[in-house]
Amino acid sequence: MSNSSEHDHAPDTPDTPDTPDTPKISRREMMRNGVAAMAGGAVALTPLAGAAQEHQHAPPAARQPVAATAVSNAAVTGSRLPPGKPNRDYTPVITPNGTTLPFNVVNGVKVFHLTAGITKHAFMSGLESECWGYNGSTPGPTIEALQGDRVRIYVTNHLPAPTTIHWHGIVLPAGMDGVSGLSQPPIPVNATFKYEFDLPHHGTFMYHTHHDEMVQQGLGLMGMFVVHQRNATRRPDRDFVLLAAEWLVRIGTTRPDPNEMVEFNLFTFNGKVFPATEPLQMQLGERIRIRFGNLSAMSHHPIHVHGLRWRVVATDGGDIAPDGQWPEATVLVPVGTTRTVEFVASNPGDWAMHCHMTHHVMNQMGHSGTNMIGVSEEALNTQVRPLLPSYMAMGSTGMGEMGAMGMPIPSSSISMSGGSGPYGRIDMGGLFTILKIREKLPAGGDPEWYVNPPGTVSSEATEAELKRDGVTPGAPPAGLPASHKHH
Ligand SMILES: [Cu+2]
Repeated sequence: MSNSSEHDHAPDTPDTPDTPDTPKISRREMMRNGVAAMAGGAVALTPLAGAAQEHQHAPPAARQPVAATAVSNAAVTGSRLPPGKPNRDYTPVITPNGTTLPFNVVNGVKVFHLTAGITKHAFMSGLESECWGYNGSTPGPTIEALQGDRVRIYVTNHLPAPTTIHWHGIVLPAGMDGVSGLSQPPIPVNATFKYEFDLPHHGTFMYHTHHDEMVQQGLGLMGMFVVHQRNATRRPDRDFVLLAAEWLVRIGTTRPDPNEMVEFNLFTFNGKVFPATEPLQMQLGERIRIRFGNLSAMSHHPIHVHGLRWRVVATDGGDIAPDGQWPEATVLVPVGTTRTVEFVASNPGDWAMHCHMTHHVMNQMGHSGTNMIGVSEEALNTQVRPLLPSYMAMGSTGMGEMGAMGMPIPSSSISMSGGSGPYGRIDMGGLFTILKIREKLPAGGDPEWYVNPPGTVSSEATEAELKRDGVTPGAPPAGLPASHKHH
């Protein structure tokens, strides 16, 4: 099969997306299940965001004052909507390089437990750092629930400092919002606090520390919180979660420096830099959703996909109405937001998906080198070697091959970029991953590299082709190395 346009395979325009916010739960059903106050709370608490539709349908009597919501959110007993079950009620998300937080149901409430603590974290093999995380990882495990669920989340603090957790994007009672000093006292060292709230809206949310944020988020206290739509009329075949973050790990040091404001040198999806980022596998024709979050300290990330087009269908404020969804090949994910995209996996191949900020696809060593472009390495070597016998000038044609030079690397550092690909080295690091789209994925395990159909890989033009098309390369400029052999 040729890997021509998407028209050969499947329409790339998603069906009507999830309708915004208002659950497909009738008000009557809510009343019957004793959660009228919850529904009323959602109406009363969202006058600014997408409430018009809810107001249309809500009889005035159903609009509860905020106080009533607080009461309902404090109440644990009473019948409510049945807690959502993975696979039956929603298609669970895939968190590449990560996990989903398990839960128990106790009297109809989903109970989760997060433990904040110091964790040895590998940005990739060869670069371990002492970070702060939840349940032994940064980001922490993805929390997943169903719209209408009530959750109770215990947070144990095993950090050396007080902390809190804020539930980013979730509409909840003020006292559950996790802002240290404003909504609650900080969680003391070794204490366990309890957060409990309903989830009136579906969407892609996040959780992170809201105490000494610069330090604590800078060390890794963050995670994703996905709430699936109840009674969704359609579900994606695969639903991925990627949380971006940035770090400064100085070469030879064992901890990220959270005080840095500008010069970050590691950029991660779910805590990993390429080539440690797990490829996103998908089968031709499948409906794919990717939920991006960004809890970097300072950097926005324009995430670009190759060979495909997607629609931006939701933010952390809810779904975008179909008419407002942007077709894109790049989605900007600003700091402190989520952006959800959907597309049909319509084009087979191995496709790059990466941040388009070029410094964000470069690992530690690439950011602060001296500009050597155009310098004669040989002349420099001749001058410097009497003083430094092992000196080797490099970078005069760029940094593309430097990751592959096999030079000794200082401890607690990794090559600036590079993973091996089917055609050589992939000169990328940081926020870079690969979408592997196949007609049929192998059962279990990573598919091999994509085998491009014959005649569809770029290769050197022949003399005959150049002649046929009237293309004249011209004489090489003086000074270029004569290494390239014409055949
Ligand atoms: Cu970026």
